[in-house]
Amino acid sequence: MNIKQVKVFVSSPGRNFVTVKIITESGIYGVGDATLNGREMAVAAMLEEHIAPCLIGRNAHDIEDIWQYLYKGVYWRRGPVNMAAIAAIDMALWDIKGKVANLPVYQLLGGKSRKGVNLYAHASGEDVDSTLEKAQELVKKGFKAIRLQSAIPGLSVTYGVLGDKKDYFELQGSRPLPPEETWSTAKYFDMVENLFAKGRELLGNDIHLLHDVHSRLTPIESARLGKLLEPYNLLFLEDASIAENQNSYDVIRQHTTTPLAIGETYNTLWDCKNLIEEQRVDYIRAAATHAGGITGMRRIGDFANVHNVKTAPHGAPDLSPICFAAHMHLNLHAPNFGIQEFVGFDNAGLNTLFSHDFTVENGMAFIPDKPGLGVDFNEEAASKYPYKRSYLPVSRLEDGTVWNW
Ligand code: GCO
Ligand code: MG
Repeated sequence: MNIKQVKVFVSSPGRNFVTVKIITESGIYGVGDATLNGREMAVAAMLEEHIAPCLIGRNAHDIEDIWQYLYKGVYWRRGPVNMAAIAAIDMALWDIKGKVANLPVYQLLGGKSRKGVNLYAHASGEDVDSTLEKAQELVKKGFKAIRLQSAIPGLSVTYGVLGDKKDYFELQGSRPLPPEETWSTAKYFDMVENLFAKGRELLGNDIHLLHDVHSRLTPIESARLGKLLEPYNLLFLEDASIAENQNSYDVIRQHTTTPLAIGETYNTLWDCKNLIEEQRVDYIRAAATHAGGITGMRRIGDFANVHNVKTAPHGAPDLSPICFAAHMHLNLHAPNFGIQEFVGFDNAGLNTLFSHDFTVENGMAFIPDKPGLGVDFNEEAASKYPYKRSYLPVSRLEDGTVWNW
């Protein structure tokens, strides 16, 4: 089962995706997601120039050895570019192993721990009322857990609440450069309590509510927010503060029982070892694409399980259906799976590139029992959507200071 070719694609059906295809001498191939939002070409170069040549002729079955070879063997460990490249290789190799064994990847991990995967959907709006209207529509569709985000009155743009008004590229104009947003903690606090007070009243107690702060608060401000939101019983508060200094989460913990989640930018267990070990968070939100693939995620998930921390993988639109499939297999298996973020795949262009058959019913996702990951990638369709440079926005305080993200 030797590796014959490693192909790398950067395509843009609405937003950029980096996709890897590993082809073996037998003709069986596997696919992986290496998308790193705003830094796509760096990962593509890492794969094409530095990684692919080392893989030709290796046995595709040696997933762990290849992972260690790419992680330990190169001297430069960790880092988002490196780990996204390793992740895609790892996913593609699990896909191949599943196809050879004629089993879905979750079976190779140890089988199912549950019948389906609980999801949380996004309700985002230009104001509190339109956010809550969207939340009600999601409840009607059967979702049992909803993330509420609303624009902040008095600030020009709020991240992640553009709704249907503009698409990602329109926002960046014809000469893409990072858009800039303004942040004010004071203005945010005025909005957020209102959002959850009204939201809980309108949606009742049977719907789980969640919220993402995108790391805009300091630890003591997060502590205040956690306390403020306690009456509304959140499933979790995500990315309240940056945790480069992992001890800083103690400040939040000391003050509030609101459950905490973090991890969508993490690359390895080392980024969250301390947070998990000290039980400073309740959910770890790493993604297969950014944390070393299925192999990397399994390590984080198992370590989290020992410390009563659940998994809640990242599921933003910049993660391709290949990453979502990897999460489905991990989530079906992991004894400590909590919830999966889900924004849906209703972009027609994207669905011509990636064929998948995820189904969603009553707020739960299911996959059919296909060998491997169960997702395919159409090279020809991808060639119709060439790469377009784009950036994530930069956040500044009202006085112009660059702020956290
Ligand atoms: C989420 C995220 C996303 C990210 C985006 C960055 O929870 O879904 O915070 O909105 O910001 O994936 O690339
Ligand atoms: Mg987030």
